[in-house]
Amino acid sequence: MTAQQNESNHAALRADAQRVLRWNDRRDFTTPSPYQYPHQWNWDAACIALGWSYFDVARARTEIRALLRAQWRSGMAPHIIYHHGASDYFPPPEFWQTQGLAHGGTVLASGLTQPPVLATIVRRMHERLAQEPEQENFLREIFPKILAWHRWLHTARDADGTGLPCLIHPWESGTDNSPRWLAVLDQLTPYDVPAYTRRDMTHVHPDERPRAEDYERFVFLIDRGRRVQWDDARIMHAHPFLVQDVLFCSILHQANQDLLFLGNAIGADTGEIQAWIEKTRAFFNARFWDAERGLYLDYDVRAGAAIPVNTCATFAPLYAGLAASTQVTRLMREHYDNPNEYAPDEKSGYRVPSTAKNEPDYAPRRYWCGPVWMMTNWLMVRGLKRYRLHSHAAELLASSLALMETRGLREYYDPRDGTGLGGKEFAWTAGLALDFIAMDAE
Ligand code: 2M8
Repeated sequence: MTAQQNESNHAALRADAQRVLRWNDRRDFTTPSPYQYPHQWNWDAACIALGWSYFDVARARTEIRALLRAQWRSGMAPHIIYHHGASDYFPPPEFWQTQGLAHGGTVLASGLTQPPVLATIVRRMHERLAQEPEQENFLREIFPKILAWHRWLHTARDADGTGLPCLIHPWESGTDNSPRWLAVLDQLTPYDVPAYTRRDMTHVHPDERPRAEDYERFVFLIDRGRRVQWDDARIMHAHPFLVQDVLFCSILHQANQDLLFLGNAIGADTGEIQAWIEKTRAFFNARFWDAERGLYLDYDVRAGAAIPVNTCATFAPLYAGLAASTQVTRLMREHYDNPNEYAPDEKSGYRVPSTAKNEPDYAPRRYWCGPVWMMTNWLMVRGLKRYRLHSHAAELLASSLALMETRGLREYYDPRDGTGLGGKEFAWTAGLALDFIAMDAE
């Protein structure tokens, strides 16, 4: 492709991404997609703010303020925020029973959190906006809130003194029905599950959504949380699902590094952040690295065992700078470049499938069981660059841009032929598209 063609494709994608963000704009927040997800989601909001920051900085800040307005007194930053009340989305706000909790918040929200990518996004914005008159005040306003969220993750969700936070629901990982969680969910026998009606298949084909048995367990786990009024200590003590996630912990570790940078930029006390960074460095590899298979595996805290499922989360430590060069060599040679797992082959042309292609639960159209997601590709590009794997980074950046330019701004894509799947006019895909374009020019 000529440089001119490349530029004109980027220009069209940029215009489309701005259109999609505007289409999802509800003034004080942005929906992930107009029909499927009509509220604000935590890690979507961060990526969406990054997108807005390329053409409307004030709107980007509004997005972040809306997200943090829902923060709980405990420090928890909820994963779904119902700024405008109920819709046809299940679960509706009242289902969570989070209103009126002493440690809760004042905005209708879920009782779960999501991957804390916000500090990283804010730093990425700050790199361009440091000279902007409003920027320092904005940083001073949000820094203590993000700090409180990270503190809550490292303390209230610490089960074993490692400071590696535990997740209490697959939704907290953002990779809801990833086969790595299905292995754990299969061990649960739901009981006393409240009556509910799924709404997530109205706009998207059932084959592209979680299975009924998984969804029942999602609801069961919500019910377990609300029965103990979302009390952190009681949840840590007895909740049936408790896992440590390679992807989540990597995102948090990178976010701590970025929060440290932001704290220094405003002269804040950052000793606590430094301690979290050191602690994660001390425990991460011992907890997650499987030396035999040469990959990172998530950990089932309740069972006290690694979860032996190979998903793209295994590459997240590159993004966070947590992998040693010998580990990176194995990850790349044995997995990323292995056509049976993640590399393209004659049947599957696109990177990076969310689950290794040779996993029994790999399903190329089903949500987090196989499709390519721009969020994980974005993390991967940054990880590959960090380890100076420049040709791999350039290839993934180009193939991600090509998917969005030719198949539209979809929720996820079939790794076999690139077909766009799930929700349409997808806002975090749009937000990240604008950053992919910027990365292409760096
Ligand atoms: C998906 O999750 C929600 C529940 O939180 C759902 O399936 O209803 C996930 O892909 C999650 O990562 C994402 O933040 C959310 C909104 O895009 O949708």
